[in-house]
Amino acid sequence: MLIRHKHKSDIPASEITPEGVYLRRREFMAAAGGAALMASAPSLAALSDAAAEDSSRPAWMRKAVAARGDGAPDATDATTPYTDAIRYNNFYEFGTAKDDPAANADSLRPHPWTVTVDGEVGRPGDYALEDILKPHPLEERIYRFRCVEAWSMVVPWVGFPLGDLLRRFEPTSKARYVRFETLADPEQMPGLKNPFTGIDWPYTEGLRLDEAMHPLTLMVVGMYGRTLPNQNGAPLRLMVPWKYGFKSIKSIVRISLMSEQPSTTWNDLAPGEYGFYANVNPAVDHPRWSQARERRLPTSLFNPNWRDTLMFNGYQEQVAGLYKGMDLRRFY
Ligand SMILES: Nc1nc2c(c(=O)[nH]1)N[C@H]1C(S)=C(S)[C@@H](COP(=O)(O)O)O[C@H]1N2
Ligand SMILES: [Mo]
Repeated sequence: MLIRHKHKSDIPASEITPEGVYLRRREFMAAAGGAALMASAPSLAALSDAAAEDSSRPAWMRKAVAARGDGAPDATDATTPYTDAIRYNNFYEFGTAKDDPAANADSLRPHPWTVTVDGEVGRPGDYALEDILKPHPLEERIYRFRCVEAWSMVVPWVGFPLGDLLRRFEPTSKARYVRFETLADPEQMPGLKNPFTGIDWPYTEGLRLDEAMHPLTLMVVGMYGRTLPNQNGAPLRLMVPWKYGFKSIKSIVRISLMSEQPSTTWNDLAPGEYGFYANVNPAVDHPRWSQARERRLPTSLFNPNWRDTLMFNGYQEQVAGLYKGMDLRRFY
């Protein structure tokens, strides 16, 4: 992962952060007054120029967004505009440039989709996406999202707690980690033919079981009140808001419960640069750049929009307990 902008600016973020086009939870609830008014809510009107067809906002998705969550914290920051979140991506299966996924991910076919569940579970099997999703009430969570490359966004995701899904598969007493795997189909993913990434496909990621069970950890099926665009990891991705973005693996086709720590793509590729834990930590720099600050999207040449990075990306109160007694410099 390369970083392109290294110079800093002292322009206060308050002067340069645009108004989120997406209304925040309380404003939204006040404006919408419930699910019935969703269609005329101002947030949707503001989004209508963003190339969305109605099929990306099916009734079940609108219902989920209107229902909202279980009290998990919203980010207090302005939401990143939808157009930035779908045009500035990391998804190396579709190319390594930030605009490659938006340009190339049309070839991904997210339906039908099957997720294989295996390893230390009582109920392994190949599950159709519909069966994965069926019992779970969806909710919207607005999370800060921090890439290890020192840029960040604030995104309203739609999903459900990963822990609720894992419990259905009945992890055995030996299960201590979860491993995730992305689809690796060169017919659908032109980036797999690029020999220069060094990545040993499929892209894989992993969490300790207690991290996976943490209520902030989401399985995501949508964003901005819509189904996931291909470039953002359709039809099913992970979102772990206190960890660097590379942990939040996209287009998941396999979930394995493991007794041992699984190997993971970026950790394999450059273990000195990308740890297994990858908790956002402004005090532990990447060997090639500082992690103390981040560029909040959207940015521009004149307005790089630097701000301080928060410990655990601002979720310290909720997650610090997971790492009690651990040396976070060693387990980065
Ligand atoms: N399969 C897969 N998942 C992936 C990646 C990838 O290249 N392949 N990139 C990761 C990185 S580095 C980041 S920052 C986020 C970006 O998510 P976004 O494009 O939805 O913002 O996806 C993560 N998940
Ligand atoms: Mo990233």
